[in-house]
Amino acid sequence: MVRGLVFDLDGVLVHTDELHYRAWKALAGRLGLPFTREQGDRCRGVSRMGSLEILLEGSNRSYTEREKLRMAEEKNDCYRAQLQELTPGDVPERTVETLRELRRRGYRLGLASSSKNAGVILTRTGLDALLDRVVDGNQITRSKPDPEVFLRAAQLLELPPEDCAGVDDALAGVESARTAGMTAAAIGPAALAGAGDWNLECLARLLDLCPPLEGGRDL
Ligand code: B16
Repeated sequence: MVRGLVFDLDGVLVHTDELHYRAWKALAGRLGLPFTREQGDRCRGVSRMGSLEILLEGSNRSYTEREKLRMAEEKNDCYRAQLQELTPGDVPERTVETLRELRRRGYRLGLASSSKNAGVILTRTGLDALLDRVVDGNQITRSKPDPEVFLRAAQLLELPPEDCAGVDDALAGVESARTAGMTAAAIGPAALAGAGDWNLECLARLLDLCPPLEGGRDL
């Protein structure tokens, strides 16, 4: 029985996926390379350096590790500048209502993000107050699709992974949740691809799938 929900961040709770896309696109533009929406979608849930490799697919020259690190830093500076503009208004009201209602129903809520910038996003949007436990890119050694990030979140929530659903918009993330032993709940592009055990049209759909647990909790 599902008693915990573990959410991906970018593209699930807040649309920072679009900010990642714009920052990669800006870097690609400076390098004279194409960067398509399809490439942007493939970067979902993938680490920063893994995403850079997707961008460099369009290049016919090779780069040193030092050059690649510098490029990733340039993208991150651009991305972080955009994050400074985030406010609680960037989280859809329906998302906040859904998280509050799931808590009221007694579910433990966690975050499983590959991003090393998750902390600033959670603070600026106020999402940190709605989550019981957070695991982000600073606490893991292996990026999605490895299950490490979801396993660590279940551990912090003090629940067996089998009692959790992992909600992700990326194919890599859905695979990560499933390999961890969770119910894999896909949303966005991953749901359109039918990749999940649950394929959600929107986050609020969780309210139909997660009935109140005995005990609930007062907020
Ligand atoms: P950063 P998530 C992932 O976050 C993003 O989907 C992915 O596009 C990004 O490359 C990765 O975080 C690393 O992010 O550069 O901020 O450390 O979807 O797992 O919440």
